[in-house]
Amino acid sequence: MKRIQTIEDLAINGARPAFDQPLHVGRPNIGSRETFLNYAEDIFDRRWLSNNGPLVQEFEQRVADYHGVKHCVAICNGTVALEIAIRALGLTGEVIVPSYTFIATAHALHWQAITPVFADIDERTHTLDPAAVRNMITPRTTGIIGVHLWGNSAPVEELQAIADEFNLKLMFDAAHAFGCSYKGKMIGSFGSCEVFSFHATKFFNTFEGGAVVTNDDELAETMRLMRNFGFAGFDNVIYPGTNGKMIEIAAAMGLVNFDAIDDVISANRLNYQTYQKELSGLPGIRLLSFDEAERNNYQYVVVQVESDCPVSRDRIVDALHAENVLARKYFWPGCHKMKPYRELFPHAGLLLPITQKVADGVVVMPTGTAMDGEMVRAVASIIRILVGKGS
Ligand code: T4K
Repeated sequence: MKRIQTIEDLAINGARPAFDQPLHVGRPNIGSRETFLNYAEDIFDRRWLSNNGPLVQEFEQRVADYHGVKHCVAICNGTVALEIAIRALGLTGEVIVPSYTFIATAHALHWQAITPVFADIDERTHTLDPAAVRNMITPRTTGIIGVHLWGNSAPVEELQAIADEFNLKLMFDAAHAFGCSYKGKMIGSFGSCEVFSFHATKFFNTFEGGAVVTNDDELAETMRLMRNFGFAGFDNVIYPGTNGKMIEIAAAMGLVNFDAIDDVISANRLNYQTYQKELSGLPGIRLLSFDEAERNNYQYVVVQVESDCPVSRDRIVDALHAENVLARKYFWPGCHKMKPYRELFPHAGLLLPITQKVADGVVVMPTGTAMDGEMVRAVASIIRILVGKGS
């Protein structure tokens, strides 16, 4: 790792990169290898690899207990979990979602032949703005999907009030919010159901994986049926289901990672605080904050480059990439500007001013257990030099 002290030290000015190896956003957090390998041996000994195996059942119980919710239905990934939840809830027609989210939120609706209607967000939290949601309701609207982006809770009470008033279903994409709380209550039991992603890059991973959590017995039962082709016992299919099953080796990874949760949160929190300290006072550079009264996983360190920053967001990203720091412009340019939805709603941007502003300004920084304080300070120094404040 090379120290960056002056503008001449930057790789965009011809110097050697600060890091020899790329620093990634979303480097997987991995618990005890030894425990994982023991689980793998057990799986081989049992010869039970998939289809609601014992580790999947144990994993589901742990996820449900951890989030204080009655049911966890483990699924092969977060996107299929969203699709299953959307279908099990009987959503049709139009469903209101933020555009400022990972594309899977919109795709999961599109794949169920439902039109995602994009509503604007709150600049402070990057989650749905209830007033904007209200404006997008039409006679075809059947539901709302709030996204707890970056682990920040969506405005659950306001969205529930709107859903109740207009007789809409409400669910949450909680892909980023494993281990997070809202008003002291763990994410997982808001709305009709909530969906986690356990993708490799997430705070908590099962290689690939996801889950729907709910307190609704009937909904949980329907989703269990749906994820296994609609089988209700041998030779009896009662629903045109899909294959959304989680496999045993994925559940083993989840069980191992449960034991590492506290360590990962500590590492993430320390990195976040270091970024906060190192980037404080820079003109036009703002770190998205977390409510310290809540439980947070600090998985995403989100820098917002404002209009008074002397350097553009793209210039910062280019400079970081040149140093081998692969910071990301999540979730630029917004779902509404991606081809499938641009064609559907050519003028959506007119109703999404905050989404556009936020998407044009965000840089997500590398963090996680693969980073230490020294690395974070070196990354931050690149930004400080770029904006002309410091060494
Ligand atoms: N809803 C929301 C709000 C989501 O954010 C997501 C997923 C979903 C729903 C859907 O859940 P899943 O179906 O994925 O379970 C990544 C992830 O693929 C995606 O899961 C995640 N959101 C999204 C935020 O990030 P990309 O396109 O950025 O992935 P990629 O391949 O560029 O990887 C990101 C970085 O991580 C790279 O710098 C490389 C590094 N990486 C990646 C993997 C897979 C590693 O270091 N090791 C690895 O094993 O989407």
